[in-house]
Amino acid sequence: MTAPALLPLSGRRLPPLNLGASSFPHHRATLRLSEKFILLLILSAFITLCFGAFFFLPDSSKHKRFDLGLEDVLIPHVDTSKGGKNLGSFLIHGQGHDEHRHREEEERLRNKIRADHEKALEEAKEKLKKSRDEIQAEIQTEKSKVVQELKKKDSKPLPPVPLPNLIGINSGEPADPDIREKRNKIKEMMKHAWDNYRQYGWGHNELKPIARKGHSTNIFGNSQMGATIVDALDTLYIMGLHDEFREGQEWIDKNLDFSVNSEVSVFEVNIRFIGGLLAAYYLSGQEVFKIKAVQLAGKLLPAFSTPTGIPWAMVNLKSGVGRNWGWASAGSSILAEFGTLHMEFVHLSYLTGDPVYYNKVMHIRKLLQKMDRPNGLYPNYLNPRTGRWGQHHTSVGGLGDSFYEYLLKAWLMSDKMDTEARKMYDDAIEAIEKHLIRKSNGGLTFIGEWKNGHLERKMGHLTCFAGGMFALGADGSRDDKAGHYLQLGAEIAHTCHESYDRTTLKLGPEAFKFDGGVEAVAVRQNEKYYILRPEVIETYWYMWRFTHDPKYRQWGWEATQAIDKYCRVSGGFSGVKDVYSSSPAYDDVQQSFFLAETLKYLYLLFSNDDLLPLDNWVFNTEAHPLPVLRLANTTLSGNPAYR
Ligand code: DMJ
Repeated sequence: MTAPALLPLSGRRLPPLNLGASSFPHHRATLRLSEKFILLLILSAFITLCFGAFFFLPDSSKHKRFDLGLEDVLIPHVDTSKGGKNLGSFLIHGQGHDEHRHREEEERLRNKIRADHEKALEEAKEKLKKSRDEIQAEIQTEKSKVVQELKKKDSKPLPPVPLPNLIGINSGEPADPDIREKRNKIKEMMKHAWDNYRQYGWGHNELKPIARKGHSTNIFGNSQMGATIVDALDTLYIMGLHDEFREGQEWIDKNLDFSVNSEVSVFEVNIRFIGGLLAAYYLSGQEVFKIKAVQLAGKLLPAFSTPTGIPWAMVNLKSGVGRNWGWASAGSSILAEFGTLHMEFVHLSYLTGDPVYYNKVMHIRKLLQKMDRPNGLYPNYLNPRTGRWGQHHTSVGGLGDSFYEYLLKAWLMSDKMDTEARKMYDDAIEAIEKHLIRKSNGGLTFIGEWKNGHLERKMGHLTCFAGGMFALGADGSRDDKAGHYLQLGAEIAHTCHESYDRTTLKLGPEAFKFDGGVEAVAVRQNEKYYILRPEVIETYWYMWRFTHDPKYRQWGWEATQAIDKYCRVSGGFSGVKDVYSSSPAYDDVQQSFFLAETLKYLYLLFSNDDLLPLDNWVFNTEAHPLPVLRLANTTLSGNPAYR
């Protein structure tokens, strides 16, 4: 096959297109690209010519203007009041000159057109002489220019807002050498997890520490958005791993792009990415994190376009099309998902001055307030089209958990001004205590699951976070039941510790029963795994902060040692499939929440309380600390988000 010879408009044949032997089209896509490019060039040359002709060929209107101009020049001092004769003679004199100048001008224009014509053809010829690689490089350069322009447009600075009081972001060093040593061990584990992700999974969402390659799950769609980087940033920061933090920041700055054709979980992206970016912004003050968080939030907004304003569980970041999980009852959205947006969205409105985020989450709250609740309980499923509950299934574990957490934290984050949230929390907890919380025969307090009027005596690892929540909500509780809730927190912590202690590995199973003589032990094989989850350690940490009972540090240290012994592999940390087996199989996943939460809570447990004090910081459900917004002392009351 030969390259096409080109016959340009001038009638001269251009030399054959020089693609070089190796760059000759071996497959159709390459050929099409080159051909299209050539055709494009010819077309552009032709258009240039036409434009030239159109603009430079003299037309009658131009003549007129030109004549008038000449008149002005030639008869500068004519006073029309002097009469037509004089004027006429001047005009007659001017006309001969005028025609001459006119011809000169036309000649000049023709020459110019010819020159432009030649120039355009020369340029086209030059382009066509280039190799395919050169042409592709030029296309690439043009593309990058466009991307840079778009980036510049997207990175417009946001309006400045006063930063809340950022206390305790660089402290916490314990005086006790034993505690310091333990804290250093946890930092070393973080470095092991990060370094291996850095080496084998960089840019992927998570790491497969045994296969030593990237990993992802359906919550991130088919995206490669570096979930581990974003989730880990604030942990790196508080541990003083600043080089690693900078590496992460650089990756985010250069690579984190949300215009991907990928269907992601709105909830997961919110708690891990937006929460992670906002925390990194507040801790480090680096604008890039705030800008990325706002860009990403914009991509989640289409998920709220449902008949009720209850968002879809998933949204395609590119098209904005949303839908729900196929497994959810009757096309429902999930309580723990649409109910776990409040903290991040309030911060987004605070930082941008744009009330859109705040309005979305307040709309959800208002809608929930209006609905009937069976036995005062919130079912886990709500249909976003009809606004009706799906199955009457209530849980403080999976599908329900962080909805309750965010009611309490909305109140705390508002400097306790958001009393509506506090009331909803108190009401919900009262119903939960009445219907879901029981004591086992062996005296262990557990939180069961409510399924269509029946209490399932099973508790999930996820549910163990509630111990910390009860303790956190003790202060400010209704009827001054602070002591009661602190005690409830302690009982849940104890039960969850038992679920760890009754295994071979001293790591907790995914779910455990309180039935037929079984207490805090998993029964089903598919509930015996431990996937590096944080909830039990999270509760130890809150209990430690509120009581300083040394048993919480002791329990935390037991968990640290078990994780290091049974989950550590040379390529990072992995979950295990059976905590009752002395030689368990690995699941080969290093979850991003291991770096965001598990290791952070452990580190905080062995730090002084002045590191991220709870009077100033509220942790989102992925352990990303966000500052309390003291409405009275900031411009928030004047901020559109709060109008
Ligand atoms: C985390 O992503 C969050 O804590 C979420 O709220 C529920 N569970 C995982 C970790 O187990």
